[in-house]
Amino acid sequence: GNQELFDKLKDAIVNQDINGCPALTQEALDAGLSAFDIINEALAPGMKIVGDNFEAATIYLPQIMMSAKAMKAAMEILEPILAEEKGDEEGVGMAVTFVQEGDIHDIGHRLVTTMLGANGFDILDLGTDIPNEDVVEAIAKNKGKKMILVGSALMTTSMLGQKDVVRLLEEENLRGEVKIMFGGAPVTDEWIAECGADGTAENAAEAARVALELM
Ligand code: HCB
Repeated sequence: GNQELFDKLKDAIVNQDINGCPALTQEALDAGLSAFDIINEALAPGMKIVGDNFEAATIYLPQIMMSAKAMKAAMEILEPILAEEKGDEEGVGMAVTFVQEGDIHDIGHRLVTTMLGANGFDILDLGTDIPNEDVVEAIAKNKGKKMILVGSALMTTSMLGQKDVVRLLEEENLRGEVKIMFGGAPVTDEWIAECGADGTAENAAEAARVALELM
């Protein structure tokens, strides 16, 4: 059944199965499962287990990198499908997505970006390791558009930059131009309040929901 396929795919991520992961993803699609469910029920929970295993020191960096590669291989199949599904909801707005300077963790960022696109947002993906000045410039360039800034940080160090980007936007009189959602494993509600951002989310599906609410 479906759960069995999801579990196999989750295991493929956890067991660093770089070839099996895209193959199982295709199998799940062929079985009629949606790209959305494949991400939320299998791939993302698989990466969560990988993160927990790393924290428990049962695996090390090379294994994480292989799991990340397996994840990427699956996402290369799913991203075009999600991009195609987009477009039925018009005028949702623009989502400017990025990962803070000093931070190259891109798995969660890509998931969130993909999910926002699938929910009708026009995407401007700035990428990873992005200086705050570049973020502010992107917002300034798109001034007047309905916009949400969607930032990720996976490290307690890079997360500090989120507060600075809000302050920079205030200094440039751009804060009122844009809603702001920050996320990533270390981000808490308290941190969002301290930054003066508008919201956060635990996962990519919730991120799309929160972003739609904020617009
Ligand atoms: Co990396 N790493 N890492 N890492 N890494 C972390 C993040 C640690 C927490 C692991 C640890 O030590 N406990 C740690 C950071 C510690 C800290 O806080 N200071 C850490 C470190 C230290 C490092 C290095 C310095 C190497 C090292 O350990 N010595 C190095 C730093 C590189 C750099 O950025 N400069 C490094 C490298 C790597 C890789 C390359 C091996 C690999 C990244 C591969 C890649 O992204 N292409 C990696 C990974 C995979 C992790 C862990 C294991 C998993 C991260 C991940 O992909 N999670 C992570 C451990 C952990 O997080 N518990 C570990 C899965 C995704 C799906 O979850 O949280 O990113 P997510 O995103 C979610 C969610 O947060 C939300 O939705 C997403 C989808 O569900 N969300 C948003 C995300 N963004 C949002 C934005 C919004 O507005 C709203 C919601």
